[in-house]
Amino acid sequence: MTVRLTVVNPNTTESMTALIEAEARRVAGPDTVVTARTPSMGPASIESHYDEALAVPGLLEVIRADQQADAFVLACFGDPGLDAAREAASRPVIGIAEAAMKTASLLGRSFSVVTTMSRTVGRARDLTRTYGLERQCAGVHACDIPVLELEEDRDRTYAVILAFAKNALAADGSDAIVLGCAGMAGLPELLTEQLGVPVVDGVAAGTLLAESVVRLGLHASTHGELAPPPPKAYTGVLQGFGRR
Ligand code: 5HY
Repeated sequence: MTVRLTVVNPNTTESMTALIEAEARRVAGPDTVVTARTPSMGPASIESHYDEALAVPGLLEVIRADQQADAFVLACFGDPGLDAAREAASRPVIGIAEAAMKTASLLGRSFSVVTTMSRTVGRARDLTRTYGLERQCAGVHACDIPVLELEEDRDRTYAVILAFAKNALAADGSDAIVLGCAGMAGLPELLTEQLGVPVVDGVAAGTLLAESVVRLGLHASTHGELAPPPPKAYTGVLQGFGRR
């Protein structure tokens, strides 16, 4: 059975989409076709509530235009517009923050998140509450490397994340690490080896979770809260979003 996954990078930086696609394809099964997409509109990176809010129309446009995918992966650690995407898709949509946190919660008593900018720590904390994992999230730590700098000097990025992860494990007494940005995809294996604890990247975890629910023959719930949105008039630049 062929599984078709669309991995959406909610920011508009193509090089980051390429990094995300490479990691998703690396972990996906042999019969899984992974396509990564970059929205036609939105922020170059998502590092604030403002960025996150304005990333949502672009990712919804990608999902609404895609009638091929069996499931979607939302490759941004803020899980921006996840519920709206689920309403629009009527197919499974996996957010990488939820995927990484829930996977880490299966592997240890508690986990620490190592994310990018300090100002996104609150958002990560909100998500632990949304996903019912606030008790298992022992801490959220920001390395303050801007999202788009993560791919510029990979060795420096790796060294900084390794140092922050070590400090987080010691400070929080946790026994697993969650990487708090899609731009950190591809780093877990070496980090796991060097830290001796599981290090979870949401792009990889999200891809395999999306693949799993499709292979299990499970469909997104389209009743109740996540039912398709009622058609209505939208105006201005969002005019096209009102039609089904
Ligand atoms: C991400 N921003 O995964 C988030 C990370 C963050 O553009 N892709 C982004 O800092 O919230």
